[in-house]
Amino acid sequence: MTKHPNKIILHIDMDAFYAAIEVRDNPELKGKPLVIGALPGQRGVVSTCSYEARKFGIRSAMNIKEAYQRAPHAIYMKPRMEYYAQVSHELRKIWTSYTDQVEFIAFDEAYIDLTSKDMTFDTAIDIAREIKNRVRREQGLTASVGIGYNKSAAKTASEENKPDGLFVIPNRQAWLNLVVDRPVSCIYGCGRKSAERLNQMGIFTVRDLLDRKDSLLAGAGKHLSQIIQIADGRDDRELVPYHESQAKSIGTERTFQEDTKDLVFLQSLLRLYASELAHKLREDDIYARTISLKLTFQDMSQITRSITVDPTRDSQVLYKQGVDLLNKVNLRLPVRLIGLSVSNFTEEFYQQMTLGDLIPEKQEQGQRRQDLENTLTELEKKFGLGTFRTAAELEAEKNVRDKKF
Ligand code: TTP
Ligand code: MG
Repeated sequence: MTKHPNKIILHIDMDAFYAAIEVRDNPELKGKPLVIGALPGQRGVVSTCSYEARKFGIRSAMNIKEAYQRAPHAIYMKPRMEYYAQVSHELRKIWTSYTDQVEFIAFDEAYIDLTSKDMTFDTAIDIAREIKNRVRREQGLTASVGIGYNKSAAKTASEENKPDGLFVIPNRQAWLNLVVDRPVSCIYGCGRKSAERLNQMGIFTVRDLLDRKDSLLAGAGKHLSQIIQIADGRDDRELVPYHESQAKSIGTERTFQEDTKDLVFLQSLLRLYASELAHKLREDDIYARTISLKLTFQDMSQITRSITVDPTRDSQVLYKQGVDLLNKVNLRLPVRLIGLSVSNFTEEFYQQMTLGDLIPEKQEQGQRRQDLENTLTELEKKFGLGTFRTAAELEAEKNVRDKKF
C-alpha cells in the first residue's frame, strides 16, 4: 500500500502535437488531412497526423506507403524536431507553474501531482481548465487533460475525450466501471506481446484478467503483476518529478594514462559506455531522458554537455547523442578523461521516441533496434551482462584494447 492510496493526478497530453504546431503556424492547413513524417516515396513512417487524416485510418508509426495509399490527397510534411522541442519547453513552463511535482514523459506529455490535504477533485478540475486555457491562449494549441486518483487513471482519462478533452476518474470504482470490458491492451504496460500472451490464455478483457487475478498473481513476474495491479485499480507508482530525476544519474568514465585527441578512440569508448549504460537502464527497467558528456582536458579544465531527448535505453541512441555532443566540442587540448552519464529517469516506455531517432525513415530502424534491445535484455537475464556484443561494440573494444587507463 502506498502513502496516498488516493492521489489527485493530472495527465496532460497535447492533441496531434507536431501536426497541431504546423497547423497553428500555417493556417491554410486548418481542417485538412495532414501527415507529419516521412514523405511519400521515401522509406519511413508516420510520426503523427491531424485528426482529419485519422478519419482515413492513418496512425503514428504506420508505414508512409500505407498512409499514402489511404490518403493520397493528404498533405505530407517532414517534422521540424528542434522547433517542436522549443514549443515543448514553453509548454513545460506552464505545466510547472502550479507545482514542482511534475513528471515529463515526452515532448507533449506530463503528469502533475496535485495531491495535498486541501486539494479536491473540483479544484483540480478548475486547475485543469486553466491549464487548457493557457495552453490555447499562450501557445495556440489544444491539450487533453485527464484527472485520476492514480497515474494510470489520469492517463486513461486524458485519452477519453480527445481532442481538447477533460475527463475525471476519481476513484477505483469509476476506474473499474470504465475499463472492465475493454481489451487488456488498454492497461498501461500491456503492450502487443503481453496482450498476445494473455489472449493465448483465453484472457481478452480486463474482466477476464481480474476474474483470474489470484491464480495469475501466484506465478506472475514483476511485469505481469504490475499489469494486474494496475488493471485492478491499484497503481501505486509515484511521480518522478523533474528535479529529483535530474539529481540522480548513472554514469561511467575513464581517465587515460596518456592524454589523447584520437577521435576514433574517444568514440569507441563512448560506444562501450553507451552499451554499459543501456544495460543498467534495462536492468533497473527505467528510461533516461538526459544524456551528458563530460571531458577533462590536459590542463584539468572540465566541461559537460547535455541533451534531453525522449525516454530511451537504446545503446545506439545513447552512443549517437554522446558522439554528437563530442563533435560539438572544440578539442583544443588533449583529453585525459571522458565520461558519459544518463539522468532524468522515467519508468514510462514511450514508443520509438528519441530526438536523434525521430527522423521518420529512422523510426522503422528504431523499432527494429528496440526489438533487438528487448531480445538482449532477455538473454542478459539468462546469461549475464557482457555475454553478447554487437559487431560495432566488438570493433570499439578492439580500438581501445591497447590503450592504458
Ligand atoms: P502522441 O501524444 O502519441 O500523439 P499526438 O500528440 O500526435 O496525438 P494525440 O492527440 O493522439 O495525442 O505523440 C506526441 C508526438 O510524438 C506526436 O505528435 C509525434 C510524436 N510521435 C512519433 O514521432 N512517433 C510515434 O510513434 C508516436 C506515437 C508519436
Ligand atoms: Mg499527444
